[in-house]
Amino acid sequence: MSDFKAKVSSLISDNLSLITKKNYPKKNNNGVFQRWQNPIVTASHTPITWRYDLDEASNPFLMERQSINSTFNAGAIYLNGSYLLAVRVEGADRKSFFAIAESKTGIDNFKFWDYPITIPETEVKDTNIYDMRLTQHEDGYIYGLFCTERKDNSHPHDTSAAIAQCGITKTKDLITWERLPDLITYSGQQRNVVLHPEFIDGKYALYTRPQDGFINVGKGGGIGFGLCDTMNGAEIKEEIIVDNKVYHSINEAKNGQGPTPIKTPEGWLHLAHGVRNTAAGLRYVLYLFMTDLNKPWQVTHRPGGYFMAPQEEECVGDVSNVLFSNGWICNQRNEVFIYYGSSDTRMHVATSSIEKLIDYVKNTPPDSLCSAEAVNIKNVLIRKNLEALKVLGI
Ligand code: M1P
Repeated sequence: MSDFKAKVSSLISDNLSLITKKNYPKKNNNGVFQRWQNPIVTASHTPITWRYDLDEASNPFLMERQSINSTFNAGAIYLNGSYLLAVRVEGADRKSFFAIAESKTGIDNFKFWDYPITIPETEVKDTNIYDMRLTQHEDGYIYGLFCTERKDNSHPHDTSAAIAQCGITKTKDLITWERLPDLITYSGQQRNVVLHPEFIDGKYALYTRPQDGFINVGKGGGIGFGLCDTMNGAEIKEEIIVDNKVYHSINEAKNGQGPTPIKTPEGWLHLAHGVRNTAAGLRYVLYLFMTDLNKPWQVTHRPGGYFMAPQEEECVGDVSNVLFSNGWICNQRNEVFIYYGSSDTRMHVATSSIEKLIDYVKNTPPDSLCSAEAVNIKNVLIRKNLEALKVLGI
């Protein structure tokens, strides 16, 4: 075998052994969800064919000239017996695109399809696209809503001035995608827009995140909600706030709806991210809340604090101290697979069940919003537990 051929074979077999590595639950779990040991999709999981020119004539040194930087913030859907992630893949050039990674187990063996997704463009070209939310809508289409970022030409000399808006695509098979006009709202910018899976009063319903600036939400913010007549030229004339940002809470700086909410007998389960500022920069955590089955814009349960926060290797990456989720799957056994990106670098999974998540949202005390009340709540728990220990004879 030629040296070149041996090197290519070894790249392919290393990639294959990473992709086929079995995943195991982490030792400790908190009763609410189970983290799994290995990240499920990393830059090294991407196919060799995306990164190397495998032609010895044009790449005699087998250089990796088109590196992948990171794979994170994936949308998710369960289709034809497969767990499918629409992964945000970011190249070394900082450009993101979407690619489908498929697994039969939902917790390991995620393999990318041969080609990334080709998203058609509107008349105004996208500079960068990211964070797709997949929604199987009752109209029969799968919608992919994502953030489209473009240069803010009103500040021509500011090279970081950008505008975020919501791009809309629809598909039946995740292979061929039709691009629809970007969402129109009357807020300055939009990110984290998610389509609700059912019609409300015959209209499409969307969760939004109005924001004044590209990074800071400014006077805007909160998880918004609005209705529109069509997705082909979607326009939300009025946004109401479903879940506001709150002083001295996990979402003091900003928040955003995560994946499409899951319908349960007790209400719609929502996963979201909350952001606070610290001396070390922004900290992103995940939290849950529940909304009314018939009025998904009305919160019925809002457990206090975070549901998941970055830990161990999740804390470090391109943008450290970030957990972000825009994809989860509830399978036919009511098992829930929570797909989350850590520190804008890699994808992980945590598993739970509808039963446990409903219990969590209904029975976790709300944020007391001050230290004295936090102690009162703790004291009630401690008194109850001291009695419980006596009953248990421990
Ligand atoms: O870098 C953290 C996250 O920042 C943005 O989210 P948000 O608009 O809610 O602050 C997004 O760029 C997201 O992709 C990223 O993970």
